[in-house]
Amino acid sequence: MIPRRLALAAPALLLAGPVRAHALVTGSVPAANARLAAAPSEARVRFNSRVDLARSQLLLAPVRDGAGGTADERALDLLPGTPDTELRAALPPLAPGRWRLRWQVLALDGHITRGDIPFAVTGQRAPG
Ligand SMILES: [Cu+2]
Repeated sequence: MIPRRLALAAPALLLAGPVRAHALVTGSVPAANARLAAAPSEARVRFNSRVDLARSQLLLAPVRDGAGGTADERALDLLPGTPDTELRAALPPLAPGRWRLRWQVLALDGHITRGDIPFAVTGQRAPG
């Protein structure tokens, strides 16, 4: 006879299967390389897998020619209550120019992935 505890554990093991992958970006707002007339007020990065929000981060930095440093980079406060497949944060007012979101997440398989999402605020509204 199977002990009750084992019988209850089995469904959880089956559910663990699909989430055992590193987290890859499936979409973001702003989108990578977007050129935006108006500064976005929020950033969202969606992943193909659940991530550990407590060990994941979203950073913002202005992009300047010839400056590859991270001195101006700031960590954004992740908004609570988001699905754990998504990083979401309010953005400070962004001046026209080039910006970079940098994300780093810990997926449930224990692997850390990271990447950049560059975008630009043109400050010019589309004609019409
Ligand atoms: Cu992995």
